[in-house]
Amino acid sequence: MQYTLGIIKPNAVSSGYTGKILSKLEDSNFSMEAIRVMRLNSENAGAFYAVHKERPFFPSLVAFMTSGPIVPVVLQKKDAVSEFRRVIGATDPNEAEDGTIRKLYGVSIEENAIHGSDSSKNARIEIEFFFPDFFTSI
Ligand code: FUP
Repeated sequence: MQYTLGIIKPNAVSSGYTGKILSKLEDSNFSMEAIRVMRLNSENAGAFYAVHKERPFFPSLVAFMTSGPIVPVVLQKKDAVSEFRRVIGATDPNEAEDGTIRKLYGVSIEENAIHGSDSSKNARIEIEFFFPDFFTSI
């Protein structure tokens, strides 16, 4: 079993898709291990996306991610990282496969509805970012 970190992004939360997205994840046999509804401030959003800080889209991405509530969620499944990336689809919703969460609920490469960790190592870092006690409580 492996853990991954998903974040339902502000466009999907404000459009009322949180329940549908969580339902789709449960239908895909992910088990929900931790979840919260929260807002990021600019400092935290910038820290989360620090790897992109020199990219031209960084200021806009930080503004978007702080624009409303988000829903970080820890999910567990065999091969959770790659399975979750498959269920959410390509970064750009226009390139995402039919039926994927980004295809269904994303509106642009920035407002792409959901984040998913890209490796097991980053999943651990990202889980601890949002759920600092997670690995000491399991
Ligand atoms: P992903 O791993 O699929 O979330 O995609 P990336 O790590 O490549 O991108 C991180 C975030 O930056 C994505 F949520 C979307 C955003 N982004 C933009 O807003 N504009 C771009 O041109 C590329 C990425």
